[in-house]
Amino acid sequence: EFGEAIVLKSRGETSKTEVQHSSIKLYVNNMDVSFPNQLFINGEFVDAESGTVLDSVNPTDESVICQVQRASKTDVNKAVQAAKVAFESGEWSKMSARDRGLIMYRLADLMEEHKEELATIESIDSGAVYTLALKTHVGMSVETWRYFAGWCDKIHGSTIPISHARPNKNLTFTKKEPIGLCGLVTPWNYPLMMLSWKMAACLAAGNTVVMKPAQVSPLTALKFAELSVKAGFPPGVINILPGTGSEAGNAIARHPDVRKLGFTGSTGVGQVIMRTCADSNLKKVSLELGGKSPLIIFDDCDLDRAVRMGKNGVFFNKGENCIAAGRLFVEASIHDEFVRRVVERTKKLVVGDPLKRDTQHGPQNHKEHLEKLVEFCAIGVKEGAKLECGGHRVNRAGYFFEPTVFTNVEDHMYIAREESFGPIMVISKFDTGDVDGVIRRANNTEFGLASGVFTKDINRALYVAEKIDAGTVFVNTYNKTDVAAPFGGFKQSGFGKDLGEEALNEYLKTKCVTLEY
Ligand code: TAP
Repeated sequence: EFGEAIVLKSRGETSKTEVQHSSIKLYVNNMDVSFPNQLFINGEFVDAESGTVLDSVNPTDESVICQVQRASKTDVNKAVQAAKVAFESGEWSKMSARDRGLIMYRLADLMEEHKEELATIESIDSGAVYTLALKTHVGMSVETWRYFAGWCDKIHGSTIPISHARPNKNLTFTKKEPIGLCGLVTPWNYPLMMLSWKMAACLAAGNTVVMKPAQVSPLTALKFAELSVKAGFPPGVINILPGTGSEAGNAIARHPDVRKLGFTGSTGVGQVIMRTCADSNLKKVSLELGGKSPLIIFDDCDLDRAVRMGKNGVFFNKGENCIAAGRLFVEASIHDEFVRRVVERTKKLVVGDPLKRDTQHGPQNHKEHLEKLVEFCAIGVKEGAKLECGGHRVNRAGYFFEPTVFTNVEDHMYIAREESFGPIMVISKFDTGDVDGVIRRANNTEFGLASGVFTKDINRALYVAEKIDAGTVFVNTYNKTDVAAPFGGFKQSGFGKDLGEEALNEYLKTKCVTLEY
């Protein structure tokens, strides 16, 4: 296929060129969709050196959608070389920051023009419910690109009064510079959004990038690559390499020319990555890792709202949500009523084909994940937690798992401590009035990603917000993330922020210049 691409000249002036790539064409969700299935290196779609491929599986019916080229270390080396040249001497390195922003705005516009297509691809590849994919997976990605496009020409240092070397004077100023060539490795739960959260900040700061999407859900990243060419990114600025973590991901983390690695994924792999980054060339690293976020519900809350938001806090994106409310603590005085209402609502969730407009709950992302959820629930039952509903695979084709609620969960239990990353609500009771006790229990975890509290008492809400050891605290709401607000965890949920102004710092270095005159 020949696609049209824009070549950026200067100050937004463009000319058109053509890029060639093989692409997969489907008619699905009442529309034509197409996307490349090759590696994207130096502005071109190419086959992997090894000629090996990965199957992309549709979790709704377990069919193979297509095969995608699988990057090896050799391909990573090629992409790194391209990104290095683009950073050091390419058009990107010479362009003004404002022009960089223009390309990013154009990319956001193209993503918006293709939002139905992107959401459809996300839906068949990851099982995301189409309506949610439109609003969140794709919608928030578009917003992220626009938000960071706006930052490009607002990144600046400061002037600092230092002691003069009398009789002369001194002037010290700082410059915020891009780090250089950055690697990004992302998970499968929000494939396009995780790419966007990291890459938009990285490119706004002026870096170039080599990125590896999760092997099980790489398709929107490849469609994104196609759109990036049309938007006018010069060759080598963006390189996208589907492949496995142990091969392509590891090669990026280990590469001596990569100066920064942005990672989102599990805590276990985060530890491996940090070690690899240290051993190779001490590259800078930011880690957005797992969570087991506590949600505390006090008896003076708006109960209807707490039930609704508690349910969404757990089941949003079929639980494949890093900030999912991993554990609910409900005050004893309202515990039974809360459970009754939340179980009733959970049972009403419409499970089915994610492309159908009335579906609320789609299939889990891939088979191994589904199997882990089955096991997670089996452990919960064995340990003596009470299974109120769900707990099993749905009896149909596809990786569907029943929305599940456990009660009587005690602190020592596996399901109270470990992240499920699936549609499993874990409810524990706390003694009426025991604010410090419940905070202690909520903090008794090595994770510290997010948290929530429902209460009408502003003093108590602020007290909990202060004492909770997590990077995000929601009060009388949940899952309310925004591109302008920093997002990231404490403790073993990692460090470094995505989104907001703070995310830029992850991809910048500060140079200090001192003059004497
Ligand atoms: P992981 O298994 O950690 O995988 C994440 C990415 O790392 C994948 O692309 C994976 O490749 C790659 N990878 C695996 N081993 C690697 C290695 N040795 N070197 C370099 N890369 C490697 O996580 P997942 O299962 O995809 O995602 C679920 C986890 O992500 C959950 O714990 C969830 O909480 C967390 N998460 C956190 C956040 C934030 S913002 N904190 C957001 C979303 C998800 P493969 O494709 O081969 O697996």
